[in-house]
Amino acid sequence: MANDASAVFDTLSPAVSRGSLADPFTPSADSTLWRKNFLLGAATASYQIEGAVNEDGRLPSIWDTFSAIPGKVLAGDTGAVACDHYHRWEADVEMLASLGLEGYRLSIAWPRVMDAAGVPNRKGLDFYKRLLNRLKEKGITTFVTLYHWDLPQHLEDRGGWLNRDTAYRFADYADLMSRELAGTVDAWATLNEPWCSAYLGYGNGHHAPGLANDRFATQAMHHLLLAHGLAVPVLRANDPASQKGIVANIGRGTPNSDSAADQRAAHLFEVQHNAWILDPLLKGSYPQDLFELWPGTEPLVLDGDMQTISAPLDFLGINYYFRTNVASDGAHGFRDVPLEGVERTQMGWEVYPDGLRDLLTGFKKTYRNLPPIYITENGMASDDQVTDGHVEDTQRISFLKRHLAAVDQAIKAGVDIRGYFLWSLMDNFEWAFGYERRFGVVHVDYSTQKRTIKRSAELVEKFLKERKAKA
Ligand code: IFM
Repeated sequence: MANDASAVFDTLSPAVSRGSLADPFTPSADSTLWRKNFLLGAATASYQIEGAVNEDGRLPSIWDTFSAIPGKVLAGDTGAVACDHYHRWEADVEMLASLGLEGYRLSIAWPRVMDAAGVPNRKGLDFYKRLLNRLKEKGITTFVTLYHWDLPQHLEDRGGWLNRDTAYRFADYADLMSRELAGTVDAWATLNEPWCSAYLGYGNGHHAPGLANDRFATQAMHHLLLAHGLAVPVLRANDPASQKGIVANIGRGTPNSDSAADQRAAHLFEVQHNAWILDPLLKGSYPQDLFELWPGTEPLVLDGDMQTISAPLDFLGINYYFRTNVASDGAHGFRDVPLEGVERTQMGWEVYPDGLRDLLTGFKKTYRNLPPIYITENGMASDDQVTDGHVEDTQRISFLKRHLAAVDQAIKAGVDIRGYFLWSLMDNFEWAFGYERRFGVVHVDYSTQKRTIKRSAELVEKFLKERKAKA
């Protein structure tokens, strides 16, 4: 039954026939999102959906290790089974295609495709070849992320991202993948959200590998960015026809008052969340304000590193979720001041679409060489329930509509935005929050692995059909 696409279609047919309900999603008639070359897709990541962690020669990753430690992940959840996508990928691709989604952003599990000596694992590679070939057969544009947080544990055992050598191992991995998969990938992203890998992984320990030291965070970030910079020319040489980029999560910080101290706090928040990554990539230097926030944490940077890191990009992936209201902490930093009475998601994150527009238009001013942008993740978690075979995810529908409107506004303000990926195609392993937080536009019943199309996905499908009909 694992690859039986009919199980998916059982859930699709009622969805399609319910198109007569009022439509709270479709963009306004003057929205630039009606342009048929604006790519609309969905995203996932290997550890969050694949499962099969011990199969076909996959090696342990830092998330296998971390999630096995009691107390690190809510309810003791792990990615051992997740959405069982490793076995159900064919039905999942059918589902993606049947929703009319034009793009799919996935990631490769590094521990699945090569061993500690760098020897390719054919079985792991074949999985991604089959998957990407099928997506191409379906006419789906493929965005492939090389690193979405599942570092091989054997590399962590040698220092992980604190060890400069990991950046060179990453370039070897990028070399293998781009030689093996050239022709099936439309766009390569080296890293997903280096802020999370560096800060949550090495700065506060909320994510694998669970270390907590600001100095570690800045050094890990430098090695992550170096890994990116070393990989880009390798990808260019092996797969010249594809686009090469990186994905950054960005955060909006707004001041709690008009005071100079709070304004400065909001600035520092955005330095820490955005400029820490974007300045090295787009300006070739770290923002000095970062080291006002974290004195004495300057990373060790070797000659030529910043040039390697700031090599031109074909695209920049942007992931956006919420804003944070901040005040001065009375010293050289900021503290969160959660606003009362604002709309929030199941994660507790504030719904603030204007933040996406404002950050994008701000980046256009700050970075003269800003590459074309794809919104590579945007979405929200809600406690979705299946009732009579349907999921009415009303808040998500409104969330998506408002964020797509913010994207439209940024485009109209002159930002070159080429596409948008929903996070996520389906509910999945939400890292330290396990399976409780549901981000999918498709519901997953983890006890049966049944997929149920949520109302939001039906409406995206309806819009895409209308757009196609108009083209
Ligand atoms: O689930 C994550 C994803 O892996 C990276 N970006 C944020 C999402 C929601 O937290």
